Amino acid sequence: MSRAIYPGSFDPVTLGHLDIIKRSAEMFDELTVGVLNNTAKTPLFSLDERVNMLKNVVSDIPNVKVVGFGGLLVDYARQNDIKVIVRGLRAVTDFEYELQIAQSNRKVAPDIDTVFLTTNIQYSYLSSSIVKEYASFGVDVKDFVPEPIQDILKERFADIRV
Ligand code: COD
Repeated sequence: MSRAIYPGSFDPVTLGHLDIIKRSAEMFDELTVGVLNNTAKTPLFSLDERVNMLKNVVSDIPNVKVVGFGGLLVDYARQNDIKVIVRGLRAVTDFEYELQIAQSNRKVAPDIDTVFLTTNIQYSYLSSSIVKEYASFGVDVKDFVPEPIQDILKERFADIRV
């Protein structure tokens, strides 16, 4: 069975992430979306919230599962017999960062490889940070995030403004 992991912060999941999930789910028997329990960053959404948002938007894709993880990505992959890491590339700036991570991961785990999917052109500008910035100013983010996430963002920023 071919298994891959698509790791990220997903704070929150965007249409760009979802596009990568759908496309990679067609390439592997099983795709794990791994949500990092960041200890360094302070995310807008807790780990449980990010995992639940993702579970909601991938519920119709049978070979995708969503997990939270901490520690090293390659350790999680090894423990779960996953040999491929999927990452998305939007621009040259992503490439420099992604290349460094892929090469260092391969140094510490030569049995695990990284594959890159280029962004769907319609989402090439999209990031979780941009979504949060616009949502914080009350802008409609329907072109940026899956439908259920729109209301969750609205509620979160309404709570913060109170
Ligand atoms: N179109 C296509 N791809 C996209 C888009 C888009 N619009 N938006 C984002 N992506 C891609 C990103 O390029 C990335 O590949 C992926 O989606 C996830 O993005 P983010 O921003 O949610 O996730 P990151 O980059 O914060 O994730 C970082 C990791 C969690 C993978 C990394 O920190 C990690 O592996 N941490 C675990 C500790 C570890 O193993 N460290 C050693 C290596 S740094």
